[in-house]
Amino acid sequence: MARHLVTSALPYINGIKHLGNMVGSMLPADVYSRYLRQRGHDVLYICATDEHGTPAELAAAAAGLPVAEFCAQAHETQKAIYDGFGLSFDFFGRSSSPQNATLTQHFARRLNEHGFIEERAIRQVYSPADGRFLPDRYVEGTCPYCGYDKARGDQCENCTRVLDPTDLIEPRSAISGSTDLEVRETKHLFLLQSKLQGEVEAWIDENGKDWPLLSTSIARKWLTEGLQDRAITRDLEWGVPVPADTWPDLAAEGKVFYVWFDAPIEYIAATKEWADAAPAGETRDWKSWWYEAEDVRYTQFMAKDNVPFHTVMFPATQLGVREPWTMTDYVKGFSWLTYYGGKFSTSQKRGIFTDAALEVLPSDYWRYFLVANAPESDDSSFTWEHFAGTVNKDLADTLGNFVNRVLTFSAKKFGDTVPAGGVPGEAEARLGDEVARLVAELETHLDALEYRKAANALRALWAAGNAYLVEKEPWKQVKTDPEAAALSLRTAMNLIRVYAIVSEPFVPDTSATLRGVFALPDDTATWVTPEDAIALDKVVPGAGLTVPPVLFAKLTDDDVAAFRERFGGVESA
Ligand code: B3M
Ligand code: ZN
Repeated sequence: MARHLVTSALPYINGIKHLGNMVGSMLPADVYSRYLRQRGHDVLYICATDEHGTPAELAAAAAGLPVAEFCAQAHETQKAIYDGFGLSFDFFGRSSSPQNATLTQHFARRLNEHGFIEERAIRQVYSPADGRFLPDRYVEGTCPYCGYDKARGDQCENCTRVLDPTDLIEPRSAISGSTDLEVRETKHLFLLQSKLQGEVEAWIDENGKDWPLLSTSIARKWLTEGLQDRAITRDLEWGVPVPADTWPDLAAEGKVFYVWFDAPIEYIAATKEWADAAPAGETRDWKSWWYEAEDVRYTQFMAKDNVPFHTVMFPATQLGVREPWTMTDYVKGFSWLTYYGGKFSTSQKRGIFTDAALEVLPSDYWRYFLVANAPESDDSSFTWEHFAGTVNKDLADTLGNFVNRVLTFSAKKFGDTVPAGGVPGEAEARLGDEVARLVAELETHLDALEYRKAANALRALWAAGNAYLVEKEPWKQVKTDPEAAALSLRTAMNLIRVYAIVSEPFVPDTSATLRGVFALPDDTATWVTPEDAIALDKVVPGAGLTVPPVLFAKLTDDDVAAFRERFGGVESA
């Protein structure tokens, strides 16, 4: 048994996430956490909403709410959706927590003590009309490169060039629209990442050896370009305040830390939130996961745009504090899920958002499809046609139909207990070997975080049941040799038990239904051992049996047409 710390990138608070966000971080982390727990490991799966920064302020303003209130509501909204998806977080925290403020300030002080933070005066846009300095994103104007007239001060959305607010032609305040802007001098904290370049490189050389190429190639690209010193403070109302004991001037000006400085620290802080939320009588030792935690294996999940922050910037911070905080052992990055080859877009109402997904179908349909088509090395495209085809073939036909056929037929012929009789023969031995081989394959792929391959192995396991039924034809056997039919059905029921167990990381609700078919004690059902798989004898004659309702409904052409209509965007792809 090992200790596994698992985190998925913290979903930003400003809006409901789409299926691309789900498959690129939280869902694979959940599949892995569930699997590790079933294998008997000690797992802590932590996530949180990422609540600071300008997008939060802007979203709150758009909603007409004070930012703290907006974030509190949006956190609950997201949490309910993730519950709906069956995400088994040990804790889902908030980066605006007091725990995070304390830890973020601690990290900043330590970095400062070790000479990695410097106060620098910079020239920044000030808006007298708004009475404040404007963060880069709050300055809008015309892009000097492409002429786009709604370019933001940090980046032009149209040509993607990174900008400085002073580059913009005819700049204006995004808050008030005022064009009366001045450039004034103000102080900010800079993290001297350039001083940590060598250490980060050495750390990647050592730790990144077995990471997927997607993660290491992004890290290397950043390191090759050279780590720049970065401003880690902002002029915002909402954020972790710069501590007055260390930087009185900046604190007096109300500076807060940059959202990407405090967000990764929230992985640690959320673990403290988890500990602080322990029910009476239970002790939770957050520090044993994060500090001098040599026995902990830490795996992170995220989409590729977040990889630089997790492989380079946050490691630089962790190395710079000169304290033994747990650093990531493995970074699983994902490419993009597209919608008919195009981007998911909130403004154009294209694609599927997580709340709407759960309105139209139960979460297992989504979980299975997304994991089986995870954008691991390349982007993958969502289409309703592909989705319906996968649901109908894999879930409804291969798994659902098998379960239903076996159980209804057995109930009809043999009543509501597992039928007795028959002696396992060559077909059962072959099946047992096949199941053992496929379970081992599934384990290999899940251990290696290869989701598409893992889903293939699971699908092959489901298909093995159908092949066995076709071979044995219990509906014919029953007419001439009821004992032989009983054996076939009982063996098929043992397969259902195996499916209940090994399908759980993918389709937990369905697994719960399948576990409910047999009155089995929970402890026989954590994971499938090779002996179990080969023998296929845990479901014993005479055991009680309940036939569940149809597991998965087939999606019709009309359903697909209605989904395309509702979710739109197909024509622009
Ligand atoms: N909130 C990702 C995003 O919303 C960002 C992740 C933070 S992980 C520490 O794109
Ligand atoms: Zn531009």
